[in-house]
Amino acid sequence: MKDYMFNEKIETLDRKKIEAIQLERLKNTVHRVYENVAYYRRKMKEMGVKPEDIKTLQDVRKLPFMEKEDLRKNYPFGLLAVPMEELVELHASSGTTGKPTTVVYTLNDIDVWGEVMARCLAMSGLSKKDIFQNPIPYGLFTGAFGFHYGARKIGALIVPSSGGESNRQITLMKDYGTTFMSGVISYGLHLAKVAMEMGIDPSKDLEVRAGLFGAETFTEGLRKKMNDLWDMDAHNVYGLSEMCGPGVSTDCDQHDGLHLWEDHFLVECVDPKTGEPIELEEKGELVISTLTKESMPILRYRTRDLAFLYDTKECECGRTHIKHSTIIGRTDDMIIVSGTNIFPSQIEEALMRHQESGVNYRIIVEKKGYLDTMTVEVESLKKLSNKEKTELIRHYTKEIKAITGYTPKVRIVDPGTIPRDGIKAKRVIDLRDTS
Ligand code: DLL
Repeated sequence: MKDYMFNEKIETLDRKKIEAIQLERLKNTVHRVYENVAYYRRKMKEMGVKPEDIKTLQDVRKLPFMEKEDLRKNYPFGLLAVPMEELVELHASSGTTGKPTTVVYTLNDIDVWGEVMARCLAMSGLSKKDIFQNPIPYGLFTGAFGFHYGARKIGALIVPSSGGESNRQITLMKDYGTTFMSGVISYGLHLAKVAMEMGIDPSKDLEVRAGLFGAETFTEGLRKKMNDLWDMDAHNVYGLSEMCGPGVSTDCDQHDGLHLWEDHFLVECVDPKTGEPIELEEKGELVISTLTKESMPILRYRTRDLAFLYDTKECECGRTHIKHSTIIGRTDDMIIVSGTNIFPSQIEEALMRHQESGVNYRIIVEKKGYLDTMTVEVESLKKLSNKEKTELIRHYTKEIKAITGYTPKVRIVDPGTIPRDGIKAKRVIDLRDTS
């Protein structure tokens, strides 16, 4: 399916015009948050910066960074720039502790989200003629809704099949003649395996010929596997709840970098240690600001995602919006298990709620087939009977699920069995090969 533009005028806008729009929107956002959000006013005062000091795009560097921790401290509605009654939707994603990162939307925010996602989906070939299956859980996670709003703007026929029940997903694809799918790429690969087990070859017996995937590591190796198994053209979509959810950027048919929608987001790339700007083409941490978000504008958000920005602004596809590389890694210890963000600190919090657990634990992430599995191995304080272990496993599984939204496997081991790696315990053992 061919890449085409959903909003050609904006997608090919002259660089000078893009920058003019960005500056106007940045100034507007800074004024709005200074007037309406106590958090920003306080932070800006601490740094001695006033809204009038933002005169050029580079002046964004005068503004304070924002971290996930700031969202947690202001949980859930402390960062609103509009009255509560203007809000029409709420989503949430894992935070570093028990509290989820909560984001909200006005009607206009939902409209912008639909617009940026429609651009990403059109770039991946989705058109009004398509039957679009969306096998992502519909719920607090932003994933399913972002795709849904984008596909609706395009006018494709949406099959909101939601997450899980893989056999049913394949049956629906066959019955409805699905031509385009979404999701996390590991689940797409898993679905191909399930189809094979059902005696259906996705590359021949199904009509899915393109897909857009994100929320987790996306490598060229995975893309190739996906393309081969489904005979499709898989694209990569990046996004994070704090910006809108999926829809910040996507790769065009060149598959060489992801175009980031600069009329809605301002991206910087900084040295993760110093926070200082780094050169184009050099790997650093993406820092992103929203330029049009009404409900909860986010300025200079430290994404913790490592990537580089491309030097070339113009692409063969004709789009003028800046490109960034695929996400190479993270600067923090967040792990993504089948699209769910998990922080070791959350696991620790769940474990420490119970006095039976010792201080030593580790998280083992592996691939079973194409799917991720996470096992939490915990040392008990003293040797336990099998019955006691079973009881503890049940308890931890429930606690971890409650905090992270993910159901792990839990294993209780005897005291002193988990190896220590020098002074610092190695908490995460990631055995996945994503090449
Ligand atoms: O994962 C939004 C999303 C849903 C994007 C569906 C794409 C598709 P969060 O739960 O807030 O939002 O997690 C955001 O996920 O900071 C990255 O670390 C990671 N991530 C998202 N997209 C990609 C990608 C959604 N394409 C965090 N490649 C981000 C690698 C990704 N990592």
